Amino acid sequence: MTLTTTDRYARSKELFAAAQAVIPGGVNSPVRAFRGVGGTPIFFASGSGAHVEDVDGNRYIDYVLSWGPLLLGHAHPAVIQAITEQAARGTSFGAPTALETELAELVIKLVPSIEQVRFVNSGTEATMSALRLARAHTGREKIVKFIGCYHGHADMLLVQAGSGVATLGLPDSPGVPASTAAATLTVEYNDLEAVTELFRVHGDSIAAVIVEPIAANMGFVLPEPGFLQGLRDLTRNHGTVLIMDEVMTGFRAAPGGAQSVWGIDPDLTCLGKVIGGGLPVGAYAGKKEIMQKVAPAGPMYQAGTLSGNPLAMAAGLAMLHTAFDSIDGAPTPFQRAAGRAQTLADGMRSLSEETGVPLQVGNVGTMFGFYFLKDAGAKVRSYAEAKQRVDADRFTRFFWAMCERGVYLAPSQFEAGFVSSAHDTVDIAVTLTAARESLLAARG
Ligand code: KE4
Repeated sequence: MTLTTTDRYARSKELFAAAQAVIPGGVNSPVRAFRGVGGTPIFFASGSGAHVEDVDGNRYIDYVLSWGPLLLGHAHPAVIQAITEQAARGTSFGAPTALETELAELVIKLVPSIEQVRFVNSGTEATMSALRLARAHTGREKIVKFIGCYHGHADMLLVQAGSGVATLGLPDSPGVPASTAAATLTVEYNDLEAVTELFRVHGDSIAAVIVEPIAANMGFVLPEPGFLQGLRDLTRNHGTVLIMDEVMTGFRAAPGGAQSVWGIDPDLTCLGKVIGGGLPVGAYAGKKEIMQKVAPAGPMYQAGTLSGNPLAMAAGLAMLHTAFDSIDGAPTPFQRAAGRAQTLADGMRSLSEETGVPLQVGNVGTMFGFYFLKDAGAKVRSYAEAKQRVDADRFTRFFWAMCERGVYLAPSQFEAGFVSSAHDTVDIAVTLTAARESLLAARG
């Protein structure tokens, strides 16, 4: 008996109905609700390596990887062992441990622009704290963010944001005071002229510019040549703090983050995801002169009961050491994952030609993304262009066709994809076979 699509997700449907009774929208983070692709969100039961299994027993090759953290894939032995051993010694002390220093030292070694690190519990906390620090350091109030970029859900950043805000098509969020939003200036990504004009008018009152070095919360948009360096020059000339939000790109675009790919030296960097090995973590980090203003070294207050907790530190250390340490000169797991991402992206580019379905495919390190374009040859370099030029309906048909062929992608055209060191050549080949069939099915 062949299962119909509705049977395929019967248990997910049951669980979703139960969840909606007790959790707003049935999920604990909006993008998980599948509003971008319709249908019932898939509930997962387990993961191992590159694969996940949903509650109906369907297996998938996973390219969401918890939205980036799982650089080594699900339940990597080194990470599980680190968490298990630490848990047996205690999960949290509310006091310093050597693990926090060890992970901070490793982050500093990997990312040259960073001189000091403060650990927090999420990317949102990291960006929120970095902006408070920039305001404390400069004594200024205005901040600049880019339309379609997402930096977590702090009030001042829920202004023309990406990710779930873009997926749900929310103009912004109610509950954010107009006075707060007024201090957040927004401009299209890759529009250096517009940023230059902002600085001409507001330059000496701008505390910080916060930017995703790869705009991966509006899909996958690379910085145009000179864009990031232009931001560096403008902010340096006006005494403004440049914050690179590498919560997603950190240790995914390159071992030194996306900033190392484009050779940018930011004042502050926000991190998350990978550095917690799949456990709750975030960090803001950067130049010592600025970080020294953070309490108790300085007056800017920020705190957290579970900040730097031993489990996340142990998991992060295991993940980063495993990912970047080469054994006997063999490629590192990071390099393996980046190679697989390149093969996948090149395969998608070839399939776009072969099937005549226009795609804009991007990949850097272990991250990738693709847009279904309405017109061949169109370019997506900003959120405005993403909204105008992308065929979200065709993406939706592709998404579900891939699910049915055992490949799980981010359930939104405004998200990126991730590859782990557990994805092997067979996974990539199976994915591309499924993609060929799904592109043809999605042509409509
Ligand atoms: P968290 O608070 O979700 O840990 O991090 C917020 C954040 C900050 N900066 C960047 C560049 C981010 O990508 C994120 C979070 N990313 C989304 C996925 N696009 C998390 C998924 C979700 O919201 O459920």
